[in-house]
Amino acid sequence: MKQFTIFKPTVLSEAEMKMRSIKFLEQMKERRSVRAFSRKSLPAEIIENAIKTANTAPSGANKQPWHFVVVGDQKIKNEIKIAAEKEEKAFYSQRATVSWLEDLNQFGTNWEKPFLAVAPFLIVIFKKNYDLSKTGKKKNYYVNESVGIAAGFLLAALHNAGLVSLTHTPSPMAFLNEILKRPINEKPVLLIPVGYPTQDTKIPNLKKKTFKEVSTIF
Ligand code: IYR
Repeated sequence: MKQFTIFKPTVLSEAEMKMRSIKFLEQMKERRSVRAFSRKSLPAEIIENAIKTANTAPSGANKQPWHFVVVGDQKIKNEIKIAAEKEEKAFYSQRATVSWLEDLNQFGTNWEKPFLAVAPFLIVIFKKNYDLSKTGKKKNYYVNESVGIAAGFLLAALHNAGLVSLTHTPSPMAFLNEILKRPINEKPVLLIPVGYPTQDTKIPNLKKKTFKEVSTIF
């Protein structure tokens, strides 16, 4: 029999809960994806703590079907940049549909990804559809959902620490298995540069859907 323990959560007053919910909302509203990173370095411990936060995420049968690779090494960042730009060139010149390119117009993106070599750290999230053990493959459950939740925790933790990030998805991303020497049961999901924005970083004026538009209350 598995052991259970009594859950002792932190108890807050309703006033405190309201205050914290507003404060968190205001804080998260400030999060923006950026594509112009400064070279300024930062303590690796902050990245480590953010990954530890991501690792607290709920997951199917608590399998934690993820692996995080942190790249601070300049030579490896350069390699990733070259490989990603090769895929992005093909995306922008051949693979993307006209309507996809139209949707991307507002971000001013193109195949060039200098930030991959400039940001002090890249975090690559891999998903594991199955675990590999001595006895063979062991299937994981709700892998996309689990990794998506962990990625959300990671982005919130990085933002909370005062850093900026970008959820970058060059496609396909198999080159990351090769460069980062990851096993066959791991598939790259997100490539996340992390650091500080440059002084003159520009962000698009995006509009978020309203609460009413995105929710239904019964
Ligand atoms: N991966 C390309 C294209 C791209 C796709 C989506 I969906 C975005 O939200 C942004 C960009 C790129 O990074 O340029």
